[in-house]
Amino acid sequence: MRRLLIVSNRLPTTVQERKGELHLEPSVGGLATGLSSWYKSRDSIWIGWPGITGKKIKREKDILAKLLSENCHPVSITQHDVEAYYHGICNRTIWPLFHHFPLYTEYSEGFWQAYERVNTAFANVVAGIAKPNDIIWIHDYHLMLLPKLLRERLPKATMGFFLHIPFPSFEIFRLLPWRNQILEGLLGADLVGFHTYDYAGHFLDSVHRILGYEVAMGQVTAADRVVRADAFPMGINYDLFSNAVQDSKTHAERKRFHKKLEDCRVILSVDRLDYTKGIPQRLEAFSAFLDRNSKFLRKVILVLLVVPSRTRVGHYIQLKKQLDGLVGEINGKYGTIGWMPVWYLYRSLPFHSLAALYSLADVALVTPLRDGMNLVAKEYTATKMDGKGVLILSETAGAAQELGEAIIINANNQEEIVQALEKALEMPEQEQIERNRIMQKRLRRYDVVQWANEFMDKLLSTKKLQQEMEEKTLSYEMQRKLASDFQESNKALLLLD
Ligand code: ADQ
Repeated sequence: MRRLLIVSNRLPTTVQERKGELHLEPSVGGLATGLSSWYKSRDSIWIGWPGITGKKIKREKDILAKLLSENCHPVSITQHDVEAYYHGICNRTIWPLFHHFPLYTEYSEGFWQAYERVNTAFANVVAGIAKPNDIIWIHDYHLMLLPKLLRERLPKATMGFFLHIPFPSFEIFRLLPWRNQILEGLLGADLVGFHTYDYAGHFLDSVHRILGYEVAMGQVTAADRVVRADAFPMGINYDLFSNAVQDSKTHAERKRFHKKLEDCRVILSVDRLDYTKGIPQRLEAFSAFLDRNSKFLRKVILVLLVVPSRTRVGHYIQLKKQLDGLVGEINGKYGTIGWMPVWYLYRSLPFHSLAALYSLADVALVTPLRDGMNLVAKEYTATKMDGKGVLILSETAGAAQELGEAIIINANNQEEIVQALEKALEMPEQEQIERNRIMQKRLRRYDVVQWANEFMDKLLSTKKLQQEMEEKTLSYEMQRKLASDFQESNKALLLLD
C-alpha cells in the first residue's frame, strides 16, 4: 500500500500549555476523531500545526519526540502569523465569506501575506517528507494555496484536496480579492473534493468564469493538466457512536442525566459557538414554541450544548453575550421552581457524556444557517439503537442532502421550526423508527472509512486518466518534429486516431 501524507491545519494530537507545562491531547473535531483509526491502520504521516508556536515546541524535545512517534510532524508558525493567518484570514475572511456572511468578512493584505507565508511553511515541511510514490491528501480552507505550491516542487505527485466547509456561489466568491490565487492554488491538486454536488458545482462555475478554463462533467482542463472536482459527503465513525450506547460509561452518564431531567422530554442542540450555526434563531424558535404550546410547559427541556470557539474574534464574543441573554430571558420568562426550560452548557463534553445525551434526546434540533456538512446530525442518528428519536435538520446543512427522512426546515423560518418541534414531539414511535432505520442504513454503509476510501479511489483513477491523456496528447516538441518531418517528406501517409 502506498504511503499517505495527511496535511491539515491542526494535527490529530494537540499540544496544550497548562501551568507552564506542555501536554499532548487528542484534537476534537470530526476529521481527527473520524480518521484517527483509519490513518493509524495505514502507513501514514500527519502533518499540521500542533497548536503552539514553533519556538516552544523546539524547546521541549520530549513533546516533539512523542509527536513524531505518533507519526505527527509539526509545522512551525510564528505567533505573529498565528494572529494574521489563523485568527485573521482563516477565521475573519474565508470562514465568513464561504458561509455566505459577506458583511462579517474582513479583507486585509496583511492577513493575505500571512496566508501565503503559512502555506509556504507547510509546503516546505511536506516537500521535505514526501517521497515519489506517496499520496498527499490536504484538508480544508486553511491550506488552499498548498496544492499549487507543492505541484511546483513535486510535479508528478498524487495529490488530493478536500474542503470541509461550503464553497460559495460565484457571486459571493468573486468578492474575494485573492480569488484567482485561491482557485489556481486548489487546481494544483489532481482531485478537489467537497461535501455536496452544489459546492463542487459552485467551484467549477468560479473556475470557468474567473480563470476561463474549460469545464465539463466535473473535469477542469487547466493549463497543462486535467483536474477533477467531485462530491464526497463525509461520513462518521458509525460504529463508535452506535457501540457507545451499550458502553457502561455511557449507561452511567445517561442514568445521571435521567435523574436530573425527571420525566421531561429532551430537545438537544449541540454546536461549536459560531454564528453560522443559527443558535439565537433556534432559541427564539424554542421560546415561540413554548409560547404556543402551554401543554409542554414543565414537560420539555432544551439542552443547549455550546462548545467555546474562536473566543477572541469580535463576532463570537458578541454571539456569546447574545446567547447568555436569550437563555436568561427564556428561563426567566417560562421557568418555575424545579423546572428550567433551557439547560445551557458552555463547554466541551467528554465522549461518553455526549453519547449519553444523544441517545436519550427525544429530538435533535440542528438548525445551522449554513454548514458544510454537520456531523452532529449524523452522530445523533447513529446512537438511536431502538430507532426512537426525531432529527430536525436545516436544509442549508450539507447533511440534509443525505438525510431526507429528517424533518427538513429553513433555519430562518421560525414558524417552520415551531411546527417541526410540534410534529417531532407528537410523532408516532413507528414513524420515528422507520425514518431512523433508513438513515442509519445509509450512514452505516457510507461511514468515514468508506468516505476516505472512495476519495482515494477517485484520486488514483484521476491520476490514471491524466497519464492516459499525457500518452495521447502530443507534446510541443513532438508536434514541431512531426511538422518538420512532414514538410521535408515527399510523400506522407497520415493515420489519425
Ligand atoms: P464543525 O463546524 O466543527 O466542523 P460539525 O460537523 O458539527 O461542525 O462537527 C462538530 C464535532 O464536534 C462533532 O464531531 C461533535 O461530536 C463534536 N462536538 C460538538 N459539541 C461537542 C461538545 N460539547 N463536546 C464534545 N464534542 C462536541 C467542520 C464543518 C462542518 C463539517 C465538519 C467535517 O464546519 O460543516 O461537517 O467540519 O467536515
